[in-house]
Amino acid sequence: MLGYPGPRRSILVADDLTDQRRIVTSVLEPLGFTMIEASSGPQALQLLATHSVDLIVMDVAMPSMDGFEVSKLIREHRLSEAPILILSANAFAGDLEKGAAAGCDDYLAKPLHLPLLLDKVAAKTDTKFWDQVTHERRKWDEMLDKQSDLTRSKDRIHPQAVARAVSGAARRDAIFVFDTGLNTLWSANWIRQTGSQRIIGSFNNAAVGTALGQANGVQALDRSRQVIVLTGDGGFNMLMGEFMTAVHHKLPVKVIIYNNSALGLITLEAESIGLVPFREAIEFPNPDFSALARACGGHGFAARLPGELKGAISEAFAVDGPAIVDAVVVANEMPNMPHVELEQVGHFAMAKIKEAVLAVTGG
Ligand SMILES: Cc1ncc(C[n+]2csc(CCOP(=O)(O)OP(=O)(O)O)c2C)c(N)n1
Ligand SMILES: [Mg+2]
Repeated sequence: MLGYPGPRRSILVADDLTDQRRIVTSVLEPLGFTMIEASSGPQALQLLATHSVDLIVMDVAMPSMDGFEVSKLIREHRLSEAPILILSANAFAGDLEKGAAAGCDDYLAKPLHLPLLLDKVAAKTDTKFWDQVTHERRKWDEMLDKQSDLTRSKDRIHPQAVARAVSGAARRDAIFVFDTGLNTLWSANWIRQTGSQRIIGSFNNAAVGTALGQANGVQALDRSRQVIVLTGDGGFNMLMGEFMTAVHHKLPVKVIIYNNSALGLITLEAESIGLVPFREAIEFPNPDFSALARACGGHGFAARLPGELKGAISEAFAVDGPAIVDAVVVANEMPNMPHVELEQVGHFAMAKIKEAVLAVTGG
């Protein structure tokens, strides 16, 4: 390694031995790195609170706090996400695992072999992959923001906006319970989960109608925690009696229904194998879910226009006790597919052609 392209990078070296720090600094500084030195664990923590660095080189044996403890605190308090390269004079077996458990990324034994140090530093400060992933992620997020923009349509609510609005209004430690269907995709892509929130659902079995029952169970275990169900109308209808359980046992679950008057995913499933969806079975009329909620002894709110969505959600979250938000959403919204095979595109096209022919022939 003779240097590196791009903006200057900073490296923090934490070691109680001045000579050891100097060796690392004297090798890396001439290569263009900005070196920051800490002579103890606490000093390293202090410096990271005010300096952003790209790599941390951390000695293990230091008097007041060892390198593993310092690393653990760095990760726990999110002081830095920079890779941590552990340096240890006692290369005990198990140190690698101990380092990984403390949030460290790599390990180098002392006495320092400088070419090895340079290899590690070069690998850990090469941000090409990170930059590319960050760029892709930004593009993905921009697409999601556009799709969930409440002003996208004047008089219709897109399901992505429902998930985003719930995400924005949920408590920082809320538990989301997802049902199965297209609604799983809206909830999963557009909810921005914090580290202290939880998402549960029937993800392996993919059983429709299970979310409210699960949510009741979760809420019964912890009545103080906000429990939010996100379900399709088909799934809610299958086991709507669970709402009576919530009322009966005073479980303050909040139920958000994506009301598209259809088993939405089934339409896509049929089209993805070239079949015309059997709409008589897939589409259905719904009860007025907010009136149903009140008839059961709970609270009900409805959102049919974009301007009504956030208000309905925040009112439902604010009331004491179980509540339903009936969010009437655009029925023919396409989810984002991570990979679409050419064959699948052909099947969709075939199904659409068949549907068009049937519409004309009335068959
Ligand atoms: C118990 C059960 N029945 C049927 C299915 C098949 N299935 C998967 S998704 C789905 C549609 C669910 O409709 P809805 O709850 O309205 O959600 P949407 O797709 O419209 O968002 C069905 C019937 C299933 N997975 N589990
Ligand atoms: Mg539905």
